[in-house]
Amino acid sequence: MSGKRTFTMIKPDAVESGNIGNILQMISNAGFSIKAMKFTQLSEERAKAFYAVHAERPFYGKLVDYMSSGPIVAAILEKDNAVEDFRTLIGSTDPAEAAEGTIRKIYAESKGRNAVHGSDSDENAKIEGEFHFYANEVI
Ligand code: IDP
Ligand code: MG
Repeated sequence: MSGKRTFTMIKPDAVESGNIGNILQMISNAGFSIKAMKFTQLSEERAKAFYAVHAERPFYGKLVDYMSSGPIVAAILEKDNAVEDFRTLIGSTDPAEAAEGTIRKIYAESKGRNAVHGSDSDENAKIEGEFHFYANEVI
C-alpha cells in the first residue's frame, strides 16, 4: 500500500484538446481530492529538470519539447493508496496498451503525448509536488 498523496500533470495535448474538465471529473469520480492545483507552463529548462531521470533516453529531447510546448495543469491529489491507485486510473504509458476506461486509453494521443503524468512512488510524489508548489499552497 502506498501513501495518501500523489502528484499529477494534465499534459499539453490534453489541455489543448479541451479535456481538463473531463480528466478532473474522472479523477474526482475515482475518489481523489485535490490538495493543490495550478494552470501553468513549464519552460524548456524546467521540463528538462522535471524529467532529468530520463536524460539518457532517446525520447528525452522530444519529451522536453512537448512538455514545454503549452500549458499544463499540475496538482497534488489525496486518497488512500494514492500512487498505486492513480497509476491504475491513468493506465499504461502507451495508450495502445492501456486498459479500457483508463484516462490514457480515452484521452492520450500516443505513447509520447499521453495526456497525464502520475508519480511512480511516494518519494517521487513528494519531490514532484515540491517541484511545482510551495508548502503554503498545499492544503
Ligand atoms: P510514465 O509517464 O508512464 O511513468 P515514463 O517511462 O516515466 O512513463 O516516461 C515518462 C514520459 O516520457 C511518458 O509519460 C511519455 O510522455 C514519455 N515517453 C516514455 N516512453 C516513451 C517512448 O518510448 N517514446 C516517446 N515518449 C515516451
Ligand atoms: Mg514515470
